[in-house]
Amino acid sequence: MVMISQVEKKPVVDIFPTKSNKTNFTGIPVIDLSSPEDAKNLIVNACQDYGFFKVINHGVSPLLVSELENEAIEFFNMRQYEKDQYCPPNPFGYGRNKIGTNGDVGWIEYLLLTSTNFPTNSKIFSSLTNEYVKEVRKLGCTILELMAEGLKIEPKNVLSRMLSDENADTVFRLNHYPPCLDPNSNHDSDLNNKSMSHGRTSIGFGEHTDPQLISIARSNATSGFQIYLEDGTWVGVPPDETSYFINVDDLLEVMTNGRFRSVRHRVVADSFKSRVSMIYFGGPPLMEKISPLGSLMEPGEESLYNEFTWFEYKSCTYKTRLTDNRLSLFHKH
Ligand code: GA4
Repeated sequence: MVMISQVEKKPVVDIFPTKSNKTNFTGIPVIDLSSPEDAKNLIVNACQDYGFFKVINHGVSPLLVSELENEAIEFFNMRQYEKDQYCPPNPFGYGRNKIGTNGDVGWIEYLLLTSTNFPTNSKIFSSLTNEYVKEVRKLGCTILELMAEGLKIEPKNVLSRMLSDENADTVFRLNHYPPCLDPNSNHDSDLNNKSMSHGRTSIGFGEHTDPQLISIARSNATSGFQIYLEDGTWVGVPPDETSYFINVDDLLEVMTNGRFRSVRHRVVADSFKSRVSMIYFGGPPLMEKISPLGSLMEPGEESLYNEFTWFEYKSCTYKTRLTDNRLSLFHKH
């Protein structure tokens, strides 16, 4: 297997200051899916406290994961002109350094795929992507069912049906964060220490929340993923190749009328090691109407949001900058 390991010496992104005051965060909830009775309550607590958790015993085949990761590495190892032949990401396809279409940049190259443009005619990502997305969607449905059970709302598939629907709006993302030497650093490979000692870090993917319902991420063993806690600090999430990391996204925050937090997160680039991640973004069908679930509302509780369709929210999302608070545009007051 060809490894992506070369250190690129000319970062093209700005070096942004960071305010991170905790090194690797050990408090991330770990949910064992082999114990569903415990899992359902732990998931609800994690979604309320962090909007983020890690799952183990998830049932996704490690072989499938490593095969897809190898294909991704092979793709990103191709020469630049070869990769550039894949359509530019407007918004889907191969992209490098630019994120979205409104001026956001990052130390990253990526493939963005939707169910309609998985490159099945190419040797690369042949049927693997589809197989992988199918498995991870199943995992997403299991998690959303446990969530509904933990929230004590009926029917059990009230959330998961939006992912299993044949018109579910799925996005799949393969990211490669090449190593990025920060000219201001002492080449300390621990990014959290680096940002603490220098107050500067190279941003791979700037801070944002994900607009969909749920995101399911897996990465290689390179650190860099950080989440924003309620107390205003950024914390590094220790990588774990064998587990999945789950984000609560904007739509779940709306549907729970703010009980669950859509987690703000970002990726900082490592000085020496490549980071490769694969993320499934689970969105509902475009015409799905989104509003707080009646069955969750306490008597007299007011809805914080006006009803909107996923299409409306998504269209608005693509007009915003990465860091914008898109949810606030749909707040009632
Ligand atoms: C964040 C979550 C997903 O990666 C994504 C991103 C999308 C893109 O990369 O094209 C967006 C971003 C994401 C939210 C705001 C807009 C759109 C980049 C951007 C600046 C694929 C998605 O669905 O929304």
